Amino acid sequence: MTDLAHLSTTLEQAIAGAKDEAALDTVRVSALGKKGSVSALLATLGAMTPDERKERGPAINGLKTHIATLIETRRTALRAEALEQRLVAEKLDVTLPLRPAPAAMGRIHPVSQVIDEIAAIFSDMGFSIAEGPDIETDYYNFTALNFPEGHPAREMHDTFFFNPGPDGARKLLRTHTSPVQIRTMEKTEPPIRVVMPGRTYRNDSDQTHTPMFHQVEGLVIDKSSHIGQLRWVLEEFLKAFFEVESVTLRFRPSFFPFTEPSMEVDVQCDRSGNEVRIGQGEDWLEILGCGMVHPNVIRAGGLDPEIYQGFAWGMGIDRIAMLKYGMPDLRAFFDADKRWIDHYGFRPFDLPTLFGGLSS
Ligand code: 2NM
Repeated sequence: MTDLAHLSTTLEQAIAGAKDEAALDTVRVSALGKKGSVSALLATLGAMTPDERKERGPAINGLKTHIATLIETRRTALRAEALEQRLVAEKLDVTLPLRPAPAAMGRIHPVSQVIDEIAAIFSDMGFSIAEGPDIETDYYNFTALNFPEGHPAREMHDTFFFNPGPDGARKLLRTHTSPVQIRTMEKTEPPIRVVMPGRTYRNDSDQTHTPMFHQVEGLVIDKSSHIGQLRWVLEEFLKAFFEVESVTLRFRPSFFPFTEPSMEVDVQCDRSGNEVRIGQGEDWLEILGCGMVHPNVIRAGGLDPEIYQGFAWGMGIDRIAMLKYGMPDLRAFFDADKRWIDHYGFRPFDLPTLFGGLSS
């Protein structure tokens, strides 16, 4: 029986020494597998005499059961050990403060925020929002808007032209969002009430001008639209935008090819402190241009100026954003400086609404 005792001791040591389940499994196969040492002993039973078998059978089977039990016990212990190690290694301090989610760290650019504010205000007044292409044809940017060929106003716009195409026509970067108004008239049956915010381009760069800037224009076309309504719309917009009780406007005669009459609008303000305050004070600030849409423009939009008339206005988004949020330098808008956007930017979920407060 010493051979069984010896094998048992060897296997017991191997089982105790198995460092993990894989090592333990190797021991199991070496003992109880098809070609294992214990299995080999069991196979010898067949060739024994009944008496031999009577004696050796229970001994070998006892060894098999003993080893199998040891292995299972060791396996349970190894699993518990491995779990304990994982629990220690993967320990998590749930009391640590959370890192802010990306959506909470990002900031919305003031221009985007102001466009959303403008959209909220005009939507509430029954306007829809329209957009058009940044790359325009000479027709939509100038001709349809009543800029005669060779008219000096075309030069005044400091237009960025592309190289001529195969047909010789030069496309351009739109110098105002007015082309969208023509596109809207072409496909909309009046009454029309629409505002179009967007990027515009002029070859001009200094303290107060960037080659790309943002404009919002508005258009109302109906059978009897008039300047009184224009004034109301502008007053309501400016009160809502600057979040003040009242505004006083001053209309000065001006010239634009696409409107007749044309006016520039000043808003009363106070410049005595560090910043400009809208809705009070003794100063005037030029804020937008407007007028009654020229009959030629209505005709270019595919409408009959004998039936329809309307008014339009346009203003710089960057400028009113600077005014409202006290940002002193226009050029910083387009520097992509993270410190600037962290300071002046808006939280992604602070969507401007009229009921929740535009800027609160
Ligand atoms: C301005 C000032 C005055 C204007 C006019 C039109 C159109 F297409 F309807 F004729 N769109 N925008 C307009 C009028 C724009 O910006 C200072």
